[in-house]
Amino acid sequence: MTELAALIFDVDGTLADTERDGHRVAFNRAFTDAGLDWEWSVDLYGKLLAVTGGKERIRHFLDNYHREFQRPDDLDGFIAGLHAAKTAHYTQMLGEGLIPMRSGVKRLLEEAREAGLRLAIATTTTPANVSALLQHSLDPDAENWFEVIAAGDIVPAKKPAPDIYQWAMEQMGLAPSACLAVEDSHNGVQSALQADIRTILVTTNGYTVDDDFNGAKLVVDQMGEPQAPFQVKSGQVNGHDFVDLALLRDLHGSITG
Ligand code: XBP
Ligand code: MG
Repeated sequence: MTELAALIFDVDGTLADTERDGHRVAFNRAFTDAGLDWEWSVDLYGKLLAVTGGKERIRHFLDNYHREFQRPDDLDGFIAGLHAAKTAHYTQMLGEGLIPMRSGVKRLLEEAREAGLRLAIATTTTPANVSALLQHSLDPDAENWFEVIAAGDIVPAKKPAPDIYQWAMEQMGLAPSACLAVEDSHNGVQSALQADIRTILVTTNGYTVDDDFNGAKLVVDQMGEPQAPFQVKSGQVNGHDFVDLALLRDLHGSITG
């Protein structure tokens, strides 16, 4: 049996509920700044989340929901400019402490650190967003809690492609069998599965609750806390009612043992 050596975390929707009241709002502010009358509603944004990555998402919007838009000659530059403005708005919102960590995340990270587990991040979001979220919503030193932060354009193919997980594991010199991935979405689970990670925990959120999580080992609505248990959507929890290291080791052992 391969021992569990590392936890690899997705960011958006997993560490924090960033999409509806964070990223979406920042995109809309960037559109307004640019004099565009685009408004991504809560419902529309749910559909746009099918595509990961902010620049990719703007292009997907133009291709599928706003075909009549008169595109500038330099569409790539135009999208990059909008996205840079969106990042500025988003990191400012994080700096104001507007987006907390999800239930149980800080407790689990602290427990994992104390136990000497290695920690990494594998996300499609921009590196500056990860830094700001960790610093302002977790701990001023939290970036140093993670041995590897794999984020954004560091690999060209974003989730559901496996590249970001493969990159993170390569940096750590670890095989997929020694890793456990924590995700919130179908695209994230696909990315981890295609990278050969077999122990995947999913914590769902409002946008992803109806996603197909086939292949995940355990699906719960949140990590939960001792006095605030999770609800199990699928998988075995052997009497646990919140996510802690013992449960994660159970999940991992039940696959590799
Ligand atoms: C979620 C995403 C991200 C953010 C936007 O990624 O799809 O693209 O919505 O981030 P994950 P950027 O769940 O893998 O963290 O605008 O910085 O691309
Ligand atoms: Mg996610």
